[in-house]
Amino acid sequence: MKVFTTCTRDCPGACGLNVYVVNGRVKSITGSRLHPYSRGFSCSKASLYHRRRLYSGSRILDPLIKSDDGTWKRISWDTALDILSEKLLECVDEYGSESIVYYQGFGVRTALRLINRRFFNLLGGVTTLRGTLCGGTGQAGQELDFGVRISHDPHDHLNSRCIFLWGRNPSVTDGNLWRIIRRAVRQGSTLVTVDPIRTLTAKRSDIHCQIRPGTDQYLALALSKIIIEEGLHDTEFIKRHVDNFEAYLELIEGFSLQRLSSITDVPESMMMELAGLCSDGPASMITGWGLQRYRDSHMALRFIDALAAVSGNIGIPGGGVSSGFDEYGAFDMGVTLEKETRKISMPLLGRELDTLESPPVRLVFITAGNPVTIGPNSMRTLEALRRVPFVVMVDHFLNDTSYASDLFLPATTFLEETDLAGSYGHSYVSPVNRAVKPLGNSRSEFWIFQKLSITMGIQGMNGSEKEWLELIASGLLDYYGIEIDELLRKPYRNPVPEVPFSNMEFPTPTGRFTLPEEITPEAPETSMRLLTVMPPEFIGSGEPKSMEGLLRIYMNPSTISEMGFEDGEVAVVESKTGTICAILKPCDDVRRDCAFTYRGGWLSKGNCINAVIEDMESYPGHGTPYNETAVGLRKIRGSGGSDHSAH
Ligand SMILES: Nc1nc2c(c(=O)[nH]1)N[C@H]1C(S)=C(S)[C@@H](COP(=O)(O)OP(=O)(O)OC[C@H]3O[C@@H](n4cnc5c(=O)[nH]c(N)nc54)[C@H](O)[C@@H]3O)O[C@H]1N2
Ligand SMILES: Nc1nc2c(c(=O)[nH]1)N[C@H]1C(S)=C(S)[C@@H](COP(=O)(O)OP(=O)(O)OC[C@H]3O[C@@H](n4cnc5c(=O)[nH]c(N)nc54)[C@H](O)[C@@H]3O)O[C@H]1N2
Ligand SMILES: [Mo]
Repeated sequence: MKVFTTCTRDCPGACGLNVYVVNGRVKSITGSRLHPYSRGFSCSKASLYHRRRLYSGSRILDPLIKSDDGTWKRISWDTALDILSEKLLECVDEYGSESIVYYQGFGVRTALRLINRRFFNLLGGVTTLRGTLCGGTGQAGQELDFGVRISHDPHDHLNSRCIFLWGRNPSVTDGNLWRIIRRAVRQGSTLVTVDPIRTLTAKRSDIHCQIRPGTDQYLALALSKIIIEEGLHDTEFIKRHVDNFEAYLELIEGFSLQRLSSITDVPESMMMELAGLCSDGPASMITGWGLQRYRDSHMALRFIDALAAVSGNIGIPGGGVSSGFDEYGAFDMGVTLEKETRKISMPLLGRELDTLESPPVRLVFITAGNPVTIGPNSMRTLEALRRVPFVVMVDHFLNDTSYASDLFLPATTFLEETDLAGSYGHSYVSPVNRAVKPLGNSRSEFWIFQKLSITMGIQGMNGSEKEWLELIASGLLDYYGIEIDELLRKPYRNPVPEVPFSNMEFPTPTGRFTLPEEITPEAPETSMRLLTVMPPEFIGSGEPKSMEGLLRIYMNPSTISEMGFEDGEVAVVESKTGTICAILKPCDDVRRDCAFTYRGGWLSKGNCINAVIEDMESYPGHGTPYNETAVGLRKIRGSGGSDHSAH
C-alpha cells in the first residue's frame, strides 16, 4: 500500500511523501511527485523517519509516571488521564487556571494542535508563551517597516537577477528552496551569501560575503549609501511610498564607507559590487533565522528592508525581502477560543517559572517541546522545572526535559496521524494521512485532549478529526469549493499574493513603508563569538541515538593556536552561564573571530551547548539572542600541551 502524506518535522519543507506499507509496517519513505511544491524531494531525515523515530527502540509506547525514587513506572491510559485530570482540577480550584503553563514546542505544529489550545481555553485560560526560541525578532522588525511580514512565493525567486541569502543556509536547512535557487542560478541569476561561515550554501554561491557576526545592519546601510550616492535609488518609490527618508539620509551621511567596511569586515570593493547587484535588480533578499540570534536582530531586518526599498525592489516580481511564512496562516484560529491570559517568556522560561506569582506556576504541560535541551541556559530551566510541582510531557522519547517531568504521555508520530500541515517555507496546506495504526499505546495529541476533556467533564471538544479539520480549513475549502476529503488527497495553496505589496499598500500607521531612523550603536568586541547553527543530520534536539559523542566546536586553526590550544584538543568552553567540554575541530570555513557548533546537544549525553548559552530576550519580538553569549576556552586541568591560558 502507498500512502500520500506530508512531513511534519520542524523544517520549512513540509514535503509530500509516499509511505510504502507492507503488512501494516512502513517499509520505506520517498519524496512524492504529487506535492506541487516539493515535487518528489525529500531529505534523509524524512526517508529514515520510520527507522529513527517510528520504530526506534528508544521510543516510549506507554504512559509513564515518575515514582518517588525517580524511576519511571508504566501505567494505563485510564490511570494517566485520572491523575492528570485530578492535578489540573486541583490547580484550577486552588490557584486559578493561570497556575497552569501550556508550553507548545516546535517539534510539530499541525492544524489539529489548535485543539490543544482550545482545551486549555475551555479550562479557563492558562498561562501561555510569549516570544520564541525560533524567529520572531526579524518578523517584529519587518512589521515596523511593512506593517506586516509577507514573503514572496519561493518560485518568484526565479524572476530575480540576483538572490541574496542573508544568514540562511538552505542547502542544509531547506532543500526545496535550495532547489529553486539552484534553478535560478542555472538560468543566470547571481547568488550572494552573507554569512560569517563558509557554509555549503556559501561554497556554491557566486559571491560569499564573510561578514563579521551581528553587523548586517551596517552592511545593508553601506549598500544603500552607495546606491543613493551614485543616484541609483528609486526616487519615485521613495517619494510616493516611503516615510523617514530624510532621517535615513542623515544616518547614511554619518558613516563613511571606510568605517562601515571596518565595522563589517567587508571590503569596500565587495560593497560596491553588491550594491551594483541590488540596484541592477530585480534582487530578492532571503533572510534566515541565523540572522536573528542577536539582541538587535530586528534592526538587521529593518536595514535589509530599507535597502530593498531604496533600490526599488519592493512589490516587484523577483524582488522583496522574504523571511518565511506563517504555518497557521491558512487556518481559522477561532477554534482555539483564544483568551487574553498571562504569558511566560519562552527565552527566559527558567527565570520566569521561578518568579511568577499570583498565581505561582503549579503545573507545566509540554507538547512537542524540549525546553531543557534546546532553550538557553539549560541548567536553569531544568532546575526551575524541577521546582514546579507537576510537569507533564507529550513526546516520543524521554529526553533532558524528562528529568523534570512527572508524567510522560507517549505521542504518535505523523505516520500514525490524520491532520493538515501548513509550512513556514511556502503557502501550501498539505494532508497528513495515517499510514499505520498507532504503535503500542501511543496516542495522538488530539486523542489525548479529547479523552482528557471527557474525564474532566469539559464540553466543546467533541467531533472527529475530519470534522475539526473541516472547521479549521474552512476558508481554504470555501475558496476552492472542495470538501475536506479532497484536501486530504492533495495539497492546496493558500491564495496569498505571490508578489506582496505590488499594490503599494503598506498596513503601517501612515500606509507607507517606514525607513529606520536610528542604527544600533556598535557593540564592543566580545572575546569570541560562538554561533550555534542547524545540523545537517538531524532536526532540533534529534533522536536519542543520534546524540552521542563529545561536543565539537569548529574554529579557525589560527584561532585555536593563538588561544594556546592544539587542533583536536579537548577543552572547557565557558561562559558566565555554564561550562562544557568540547573537541576543538580546526575548520578553515569559519572566521577568526568566532567559532561555531551545531545546536541540539543533550545534557544527559554531555554535549548540550545550551548549558553555556545565556538566557536573554531580544526586544521587540521577544526572540532569543543565542549568539550574544561571550565564551572563552580553558584547559582541562592536568592536560599538557601548549598551556598558555590555564593560569
Ligand atoms: N543554541 C541554540 N538553540 C536553539 C537554536 C539555535 O539556533 N541555537 N534554535 C532554536 C530554534 S530555531 C527552534 S525552532 C527551537 C526548537 O525547540 P523545540 O521545538 O523545543 O525542540 P525540538 O527538539 O525540535 O522538538 C521538541 C520535541 O518535540 C518532539 N517531537 C517531534 N515530533 C513530535 C510529534 O509528532 N509529537 C510530539 N508530541 N512530539 C514530537 C521531539 O521528540 C522533541 O523532544 O530550538 C531553538 N534552540
Ligand atoms: N537539517 C536541519 N534543517 C533544519 C533544522 C535542523 O535542525 N536541521 N531546523 C529548522 C529550523 S527550526 C529552523 S528555524 C531553520 C533555520 O534555518 P537557517 O536560518 O537557514 O539556519 P541557521 O543555521 O540557524 O542559520 C543560517 C546561517 O546564519 C548564519 N549567521 C549567524 N550569525 C549571522 C550574522 O550575524 N549574520 C549573517 N549574515 N549570518 C549569520 C550562520 O552562520 C548560519 O550559517 O532550519 C530548519 N531546518
Ligand atoms: Mo526554528
